[in-house]
Amino acid sequence: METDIKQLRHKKLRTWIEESAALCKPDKIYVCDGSKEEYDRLMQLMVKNGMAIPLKKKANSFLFRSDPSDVARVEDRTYISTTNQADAGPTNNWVTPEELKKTMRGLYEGCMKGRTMYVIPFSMGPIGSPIAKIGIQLTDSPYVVCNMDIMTRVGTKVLDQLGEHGEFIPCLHSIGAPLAEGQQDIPWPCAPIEKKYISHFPEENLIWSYGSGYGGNALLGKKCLALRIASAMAQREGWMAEHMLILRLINPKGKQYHIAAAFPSACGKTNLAMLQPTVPGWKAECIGDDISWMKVGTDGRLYAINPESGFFGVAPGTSYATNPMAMETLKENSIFTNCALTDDGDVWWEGMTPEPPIHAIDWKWRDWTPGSKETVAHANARFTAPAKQCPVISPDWEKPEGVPIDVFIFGGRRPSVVPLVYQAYNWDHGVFLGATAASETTAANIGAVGDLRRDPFAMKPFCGYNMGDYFSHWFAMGDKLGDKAPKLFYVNWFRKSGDGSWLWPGYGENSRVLKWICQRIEGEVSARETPIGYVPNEGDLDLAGMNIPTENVKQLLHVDKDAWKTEADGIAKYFTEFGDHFPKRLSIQLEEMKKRLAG
Ligand code: SAT
Ligand code: MN
Repeated sequence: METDIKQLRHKKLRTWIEESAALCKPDKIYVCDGSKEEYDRLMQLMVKNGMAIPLKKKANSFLFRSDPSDVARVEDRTYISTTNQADAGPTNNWVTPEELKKTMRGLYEGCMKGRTMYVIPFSMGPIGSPIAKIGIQLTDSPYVVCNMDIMTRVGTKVLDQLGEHGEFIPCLHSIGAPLAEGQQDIPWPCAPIEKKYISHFPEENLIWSYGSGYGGNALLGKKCLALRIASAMAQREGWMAEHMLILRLINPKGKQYHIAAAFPSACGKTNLAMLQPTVPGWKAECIGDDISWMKVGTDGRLYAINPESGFFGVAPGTSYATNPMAMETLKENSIFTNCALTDDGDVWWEGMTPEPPIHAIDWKWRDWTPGSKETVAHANARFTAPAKQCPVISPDWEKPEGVPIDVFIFGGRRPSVVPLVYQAYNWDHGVFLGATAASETTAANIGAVGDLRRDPFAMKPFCGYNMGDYFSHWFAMGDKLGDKAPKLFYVNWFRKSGDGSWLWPGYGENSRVLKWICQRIEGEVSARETPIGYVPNEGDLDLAGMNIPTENVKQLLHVDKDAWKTEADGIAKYFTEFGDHFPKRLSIQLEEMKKRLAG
């Protein structure tokens, strides 16, 4: 039975839906119940209107192709709108709420004409978990509804949990493509780039997104709510919302270690989250691949949940060789966006199999054959797959209280300078490592690929408040956690040799680095003190059975003082961007590193 919005018990919710509908003027309002029947019906509708292509080779799975202008997050069009610009800080685009709302109201006016407004009640985190939050997204995209169904917990049960007075985060979304009377729809309607706005109003926990139907721009539970709005809430309320995967490692004695690791978009978080250890006797379980919400438990330790229920993973490069568990996860009940369509009705992307298909239809709907100038899948092509289908999903992945975190890891793509792994001397030093993290840019954002940029805690595009205050929040959390705080490490899987080849094979072999990390926690393995932190001695990493030249290992663990002096200069320059919100404790860390480098 369809829910009439008049039947909604939550008065504030009802009023907000009515006001949004009065502005956007949809033909119809539909409250999602989250059922399989509803998902199937919407998919069929999209198949019928040519937006979705059912895949013969994957049960209940569909391929979508976006407009070529709508293929990734748009950081340039993303705003943190606070009364004072200082509260958004130097890393965010800022406009006053008044002005931004005025502009966006103009765009929202009548923007859903000819379309249905879907009301999606969703929970980030297991419903009822003390760490979970409820959001309600209004959208005119059935594609978004189906993706949200996989990525979050959607439906009537969320409304039940909300009750009459519960707290929810309103998320208004429109693709910005109204249909005139009788106008034919197109497969991927959206607004031109200059009309796209991904806006956050952290002072009132509000999200307004306009003009894009793709990924983080449109699936508002993910980056908008679970990172930008949640990070601001977490700072106010004393918890953490981080751009981190969550992984459980189990040593041969059965001891569990929980690792939360921050890497920028498209740097292998999903691969690491689904790691198949190559070190004998070690096992891994996946808890989450992108976002971690963490609160201090009654025992004083930090407990993490994965607020999502699906994976929105980068398709290119994903294969049975690089991430077999992801390949198993996406075998059915999945959505593919901007991948290629093979002649036998399957998807394909660069790197999926050693041999490309002899013919395919590319992500722009054109014939494609191997050797063609352009890639067959877009570099930011994605799969959306249910987390519960992952063969290595942890039996505890939905534990309402979360799992206790032992280790934080930071990292990024650094072809040079940064060694394979090193450990921070203490919490403050670890915060310095997170704050100075840098990485080469990837296709996950619209913009240049391959430039080095500082991406502190992998949160540059996702921090919903002043980054200087965010650094201070990390120090405050360390003070609160005291000796129960996780230990901090930095890794770099992406170091290259002089001839441009990778020095480290990565993927499952990364378990060797994780083993060293766990052994460090237990005090079971040594390391040498260097100006940048504790680095393994050559014999400290378990490389048994691995065919890696000694010369590579040497280079991977080398700390080049001159290169690090240049790095320190870059960091000093970078730190000046933060002005008076910058915590002194970080400057102290830089000074100490410089002293160690001079010594
Ligand atoms: O498009 S998303 O923001 O969801 C993916 C990413 O950039 O990590
Ligand atoms: Mn991400």
